Amino acid sequence: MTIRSAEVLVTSPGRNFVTLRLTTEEGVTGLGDATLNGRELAAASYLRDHVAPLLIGRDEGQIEDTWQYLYRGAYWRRGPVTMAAIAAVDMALWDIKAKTAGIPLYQLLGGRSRRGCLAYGHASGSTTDALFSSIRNHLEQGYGAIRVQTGVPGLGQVYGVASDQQAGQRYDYEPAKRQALPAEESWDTRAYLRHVPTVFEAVRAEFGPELPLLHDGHHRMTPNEAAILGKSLEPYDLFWLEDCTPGENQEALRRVRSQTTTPLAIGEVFNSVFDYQTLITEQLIDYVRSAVTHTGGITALKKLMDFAAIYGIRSGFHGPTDISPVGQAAHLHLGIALHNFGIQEYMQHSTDTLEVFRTSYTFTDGLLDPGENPGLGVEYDDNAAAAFDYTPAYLPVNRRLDGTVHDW
Ligand code: EZ4
Ligand code: CO
Repeated sequence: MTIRSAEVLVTSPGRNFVTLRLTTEEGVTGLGDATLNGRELAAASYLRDHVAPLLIGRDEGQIEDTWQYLYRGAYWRRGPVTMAAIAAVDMALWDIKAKTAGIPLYQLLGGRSRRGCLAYGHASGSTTDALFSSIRNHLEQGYGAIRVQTGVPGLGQVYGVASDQQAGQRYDYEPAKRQALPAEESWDTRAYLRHVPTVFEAVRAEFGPELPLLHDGHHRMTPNEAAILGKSLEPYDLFWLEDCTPGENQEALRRVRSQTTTPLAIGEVFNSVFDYQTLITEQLIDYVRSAVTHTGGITALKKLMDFAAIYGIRSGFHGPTDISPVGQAAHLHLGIALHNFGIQEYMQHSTDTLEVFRTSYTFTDGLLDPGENPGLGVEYDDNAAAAFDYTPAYLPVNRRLDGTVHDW
């Protein structure tokens, strides 16, 4: 009962993905996602050059021990590259364990706690008209919760705003551009703070009070600016305001929390439970935004969510298209089992991506379901993957109007 091979698979069906495939002596395979948008090859090298040699001959059943071996054994702890690599190993081992048992992974995580995982989609528009049609488009697809991102007058391309959608089209926003240098965007926090509440006012007037609405501040505000935004959005009853401040400074959320009742979500760039220690114990947030891919895998995220549960904090795992279908499947197995599931981000992957990653999760009436296939329920198609060569891509850089680099 040991691991025979560890392959690092890099493919680029429109965007880059790094996948680990472990195979046991018996021929059972497990998949793990290690995609780090814009820095993919660092995670691939970490896995291929430093982790894969340690896995050959190990007992594939010892998931906790392997996690500790890679985390404590590296000596250099945490960080996105290390934790994405550990995450991929961890996911692949859970996949193998559940496949060996012949059951969907969620059964090993405690079984079903709910009928399905409420998903939220991304609507956006450079204008109010475009935004409304994007929201309608999502409602027609069955989404029961919607993230709203908007253009800001006077600024060009801003975070989260896709080119305007046609009816029936998927929201297709990929900020990591395939070019030699990162794209540059411009930013003005005061213009943003003035504009966003007017957009939510218009959306509530058009779509009524019930629809859960979310918004991503994408790390751009100071604590006081975030408090101003949180307060000005209170009349529009947000499901959450995400990443209102850069997350490195956990104490920043004290100021925001003390000033507004708008629910707060943070953590997509975090990679450890320690990034949340103050936020959770002081109840400064409502939702954990970590991705299984960037937080050390299912083992670590389950522990983090059990810790959060003590403080009434729920999950809202990061699910953009740069999390591969393998990582997203892991979110759904964990989400269906956790008592303190909150909501799941769901941007649909492109058809090319879904040719490479054959998924069995479903989206029906606004609910995601991991499905009943053994393991994670995702198959990797090597032939399809071979058609898509790795292409370097960079996330944008953001500058204030005077040229100062700002958080993107
Ligand atoms: O910008 O995943 O909430 N979602 C997000 C994402 C991130 C991208 C970065 O690769 O903030 O759109
Ligand atoms: Co975000």
